[in-house]
Amino acid sequence: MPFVIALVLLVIISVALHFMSPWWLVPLASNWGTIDDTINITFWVTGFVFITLNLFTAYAIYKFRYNKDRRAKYEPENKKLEIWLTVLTSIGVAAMLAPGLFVWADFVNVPADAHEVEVVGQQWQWSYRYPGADGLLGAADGSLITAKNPFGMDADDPNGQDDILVSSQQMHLPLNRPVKLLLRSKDVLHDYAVAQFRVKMDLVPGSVTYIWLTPTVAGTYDILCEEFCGLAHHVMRGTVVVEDENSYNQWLASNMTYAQFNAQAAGDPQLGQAMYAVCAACHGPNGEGNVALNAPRLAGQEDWYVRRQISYYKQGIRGTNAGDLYGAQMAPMAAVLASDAIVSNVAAYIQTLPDVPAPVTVTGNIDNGRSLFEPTCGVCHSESGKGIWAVNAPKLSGMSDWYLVRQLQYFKTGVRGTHAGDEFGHQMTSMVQSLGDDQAINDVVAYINTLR
Ligand code: HEC
Ligand code: HEC
Ligand SMILES: [Cu+2]
Repeated sequence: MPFVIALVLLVIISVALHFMSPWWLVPLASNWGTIDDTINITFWVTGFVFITLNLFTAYAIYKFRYNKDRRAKYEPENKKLEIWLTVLTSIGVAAMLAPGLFVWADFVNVPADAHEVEVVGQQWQWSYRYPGADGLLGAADGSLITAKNPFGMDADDPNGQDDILVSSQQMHLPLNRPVKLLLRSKDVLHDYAVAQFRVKMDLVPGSVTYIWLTPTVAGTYDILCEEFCGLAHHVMRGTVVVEDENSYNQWLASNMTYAQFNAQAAGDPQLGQAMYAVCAACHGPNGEGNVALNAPRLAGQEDWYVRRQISYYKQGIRGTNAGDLYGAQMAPMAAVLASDAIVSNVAAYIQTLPDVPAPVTVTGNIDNGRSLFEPTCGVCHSESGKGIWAVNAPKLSGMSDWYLVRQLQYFKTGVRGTHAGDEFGHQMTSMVQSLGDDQAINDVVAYINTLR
């Protein structure tokens, strides 16, 4: 009897939880209502089977419970019943699978009027490429990717010159126009998924996969990577803005084409030297850093990272948090560098400064520091701490150790990395959680000090 009650309760509670669950599908924002239909059909079929089978079992246990006056009849076969069960099961399975085939036929047949947009995945961020006025994307290849050609564009393909390169995590799509998303990965398997669109697809290194959809509701939706792609998989998040054609075109025009990207003059260290005089007051004439003024060592740092930080300070992404006393001193200095060209010049000059490791000022338990560094930090900043451009992680080894300690505390307390525009700092706020307390921070920096 208790078993019968348990079974009946199981059915009632499961069905109740199903309807009470807050984790239901998010509102649909694309043409793929048919995916919802197939999910619902599967729910109804499996729900029906779940309820009837369990209640039937409960009934049978109750009805045929032990009775010393009753004997079980041995009946190994019942043709009629077997035919019925086979037919009903087949109908049930067909009802679940057949609609999916129709949806799949739609899924693989891209409408002829769909426009193309490329989505590029990498550890751990998204970027996007839109065809220019010619409507054609130029050739690109993973083997051509360098710091100066992050999309791996084929410079000889005329179709690529007007391609629009978007190296932020946010993409835009026009409302009510079918779009074919071409999916490309730079490194490992990723998966492009927007819950509101209902369709998703893996990005496979070495090939181009695709999905198509028509966005039907304006709004901003999260893009999630739904393929476990390494240590920081969970921070691989972008957004897609669905908007009317006018706003979309305005946004498109605000981005740089491949030709414009290439025309950006490489920084000129000689011009940069004159500008650097301002910086020298705090960071030192050789960019060696000055602990008394709280200004870290710059010499030896990667130039893409230096440019990014200056641009963060200029945009208020860094240096504006109420707790960021030292960033607040730096921010007005970044503002002195009026244009991107000037920033590039200064960064180029910093590259020419002698690469002499900063003095050691932080001590700690080096063994503990190593065990903290190697499995986590080393994945992005490299085992030797020299930084890895491909995952956007700067050089740590030989840099001002007291400054590293402070930045780790900043990431930990949200002083740095929490601004909505801080796509890369955001990764660190998550990673630094592996450092339990201030002692762990000192230990890991003490270990970094040994990597010079
Ligand atoms: C008034 C002193 C001061 C001047 C002048 C100054 N800085 Fe800074 N800078 C700082 C301080 C302090 C920090 C550290 C902020 C922190 O601890 O968060 C910093 C940080 C930086 C960083 C970030 C380094 C990193 O590893 O993330 C860069 C890049 C930088 N400065 C470049 C420059 C350049 C280029 C100039 C010249 C245009 C300049 N600074 C002028 C005080 C200054
Ligand atoms: C998932 C990759 C990743 C991991 C793992 C990671 N970092 Fe970072 N780290 C970054 C990125 C990206 C930045 C640059 C942030 C920016 O551009 O603002 C960064 C920045 C930093 C900075 C600031 C450097 C400066 O010059 O201002 C420090 C310090 C740092 N990381 C230390 C660590 C330590 C210690 C660990 C291990 C506990 C670690 N990181 C783990 C990606 C990572
Ligand atoms: Cu991913």
